[in-house]
Amino acid sequence: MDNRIAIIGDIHGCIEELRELHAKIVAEGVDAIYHLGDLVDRGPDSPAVVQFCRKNRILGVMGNHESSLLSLLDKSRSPHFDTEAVSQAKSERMKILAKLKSDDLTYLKALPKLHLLESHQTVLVHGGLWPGRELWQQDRSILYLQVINPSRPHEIRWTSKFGEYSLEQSRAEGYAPWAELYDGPQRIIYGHTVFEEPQILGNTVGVDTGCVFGGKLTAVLLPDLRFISVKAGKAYALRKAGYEGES
Ligand SMILES: [Mn+2]
Repeated sequence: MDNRIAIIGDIHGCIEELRELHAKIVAEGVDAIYHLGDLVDRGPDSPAVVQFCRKNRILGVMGNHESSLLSLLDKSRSPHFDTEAVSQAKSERMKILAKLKSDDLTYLKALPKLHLLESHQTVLVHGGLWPGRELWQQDRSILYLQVINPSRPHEIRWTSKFGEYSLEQSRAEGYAPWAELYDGPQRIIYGHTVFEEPQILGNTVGVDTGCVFGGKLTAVLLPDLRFISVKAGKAYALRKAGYEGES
């Protein structure tokens, strides 16, 4: 098994920052590099990020944005009424799809929803894991998981729909960030929830430091649990309260 591993947080089309971080990771002499999903959407060049990951043999897991992108290829899905924000996101995604080669699509479709690094007793997942469930019992909601209520196992609440559900209100109703509830044996490394700095809580490590929003792109190195990051060139997207503030 690979010993020294780097895992990169949400990239969201930030190709320049990815190139820079990748060079730093390579200089560390790692055996394998993984990403945590959400390669695409929001940032300057999503197709270039997918192609870079494929060509550099970066492995990874699926993010909710890859899942949404690939769902546009499923012609069997019946049309539904879209809000303006949803149809705008869709037209941006059609442009991304038009630039992807068939090898890129094969790469994206093959991304698993979680990955177990057995030699490190570590699980990679985009959103998070349901506490108290075995890995094989985790469903596709783990691509989106943020704030949960263990007594309502099929309901996920976005932290970022401020005004609709504030974190404080969610807590009062029995919800909490999944990482606060997780007490499983494996270390979980995840993205999707944006933190200013990498977030270690118990056996969980959040590494989405909001590059596309003007933060930084972070990788965690195993086994030493050391972080390296590069600053975003600028804020490529605005974090809006009330609209899909998840990453
Ligand atoms: Mn996400």
